[in-house]
Order: sequence, then C-alpha cells, then structure tokens
Amino acid sequence: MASPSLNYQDRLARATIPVVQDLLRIMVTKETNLSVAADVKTKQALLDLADQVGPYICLLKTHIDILVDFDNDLVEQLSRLAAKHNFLIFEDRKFADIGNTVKMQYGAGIYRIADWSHFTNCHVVPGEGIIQGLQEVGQPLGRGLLLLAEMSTVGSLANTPTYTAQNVEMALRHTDFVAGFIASRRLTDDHDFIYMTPGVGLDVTGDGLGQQYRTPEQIITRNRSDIIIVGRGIYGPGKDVVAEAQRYRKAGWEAYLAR
Ligand code: 5BU
Repeated sequence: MASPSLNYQDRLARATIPVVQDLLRIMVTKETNLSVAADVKTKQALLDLADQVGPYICLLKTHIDILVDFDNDLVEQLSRLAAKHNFLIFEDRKFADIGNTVKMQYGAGIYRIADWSHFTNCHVVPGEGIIQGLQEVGQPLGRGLLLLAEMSTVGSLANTPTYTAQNVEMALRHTDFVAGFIASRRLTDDHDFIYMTPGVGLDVTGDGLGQQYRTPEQIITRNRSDIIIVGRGIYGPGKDVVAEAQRYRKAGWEAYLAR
C-alpha cells in the first residue's frame, strides 16, 4: 500500500467519524496539534488554565477525578470555554473493566463522562468487550475512543509488540467508534487513525516517577504521531503558561510542517 498522506487537511476530507472530522477541522483552522493535559486540583484552576491555553490548543485533556470540587457547573463552564476557544475535550479515563461495568462508569456516576467528553480512552486488557461496552454508550452521542496501545513510562507493560499489535487489530474491527490510539508513533497505514502522544517536553527528559519526555520533532516528524499532549511543560513551577503554550504550539506545528 502506498504511504498515506499525513496532511491533516487531506485526512479531514477522508475521515468518517464526525468527532474526528471536528478535531481535524480545528487543527487545520487553528494551526495547532497541541493538547494540554490539565492536571490541576480545583475547578477554578481548571477553568483558568483552559481559558489561558484555549487559543493555542485543539484538545484539552482532563483527569476529572483529580478535582476536589467537581460539580455540574464545572462541566457547563468548561463546555462554554471549549466553544469560545474552539477546542474539544478528552477525558483520559483509561477504562479497564468488563464491558458492562465500563458502560456505567462512562455514562453514569457523578462525572457522566460521556455527556461532555468528546474523546475518552481504554486499555484493551479485558478484551474486545470493553470497546463494545463503551461504544454502546458513546457512539449514539457522537463520541470517539482511543486505545492505549503504548504508554510513555519507563518499563510500560503495554509497550510490547504483541500487545500493541492486538490494539491495532481490535481498532480495525471497530473503525466506526475507535478514532485512534495513545501511542508514541503511527502504528498502521491500514486505516487512518488519529495518534495522540503524551510524555512530550522540550526542557527535561523525565520526572523521577517513570515519565519520559520526547520532543515534538521526535514524536510528530519522525514517529508520525498527530497530536502532542503536554502538561507540566506548560504549567509546571515557574512557567509562564501562555508563553509555554505558544512555544509548544509552534514546536508541534513546525514538526508537522517538516514531515
Ligand atoms: P505531563 O505533566 O506532561 O507529564 O503530563 C502527562 C499527562 O499525560 C498526564 O495527564 C498523564 O496522566 C498522561 N499520560 C502519560 O503521561 N503517559 C501515558 O502513557 C498516558 C497518559 Br496513556
């Protein structure tokens, strides 16, 4: 098979999942492949961060269960900021249970993730039923799923050829709901999936707890991933959030243009 176009615009024309079309359209319009990992502990800190980085990102990645003061108003305000700045939301929930359980975890509970998060993700450790369960809840709402085919950390047990390849096989059987992967690199040219990569940093190589940072150039230009996910590199101690968001947006976009 001929090497596919890696151009976001071409892929927008070909994308079949509506939420993937929305994401690619935002990336092309705003010229950004940056996602900020908003790992903060309070509602106000999350809203402030989203408002500050909003103009520079295509996707805001959340860990909603970190918040000490989550409420429904947070979801409403976050959704308003997403509309104001034109970005989508990705709850990095990493579901990992049986299909019947994840359906409830995704659609119900306090967080009702499926109601507001455009993307979420799962481990395929339990087998394909996890995808089916999430799909029953998410697809009618127009959501997309990412499979955790690799992780960014030292010694990740997911990063074995067999496990990663099985993620790809499962994704290929669910192309109406599986939008792509969390991985450090493009894994297949058999179908045009979206790739998102955490563990991206320009200044340091690790965090002392197993995290490993690679540069946008490594991830986007060389590894052909699509979206860089950056957390502490943007809002860590002493950082100027807006300046860092601009810097990572530029680095990510230049790495894209270079390929
Ligand atoms: P950091 O501050 O840029 O290290 O944050 C990285 C974010 O990405 C954080 O929210 C993690 O939970 C998330 N992450 C990751 O770092 N590595 C992975 O393999 C996956 C998610 Br999956």
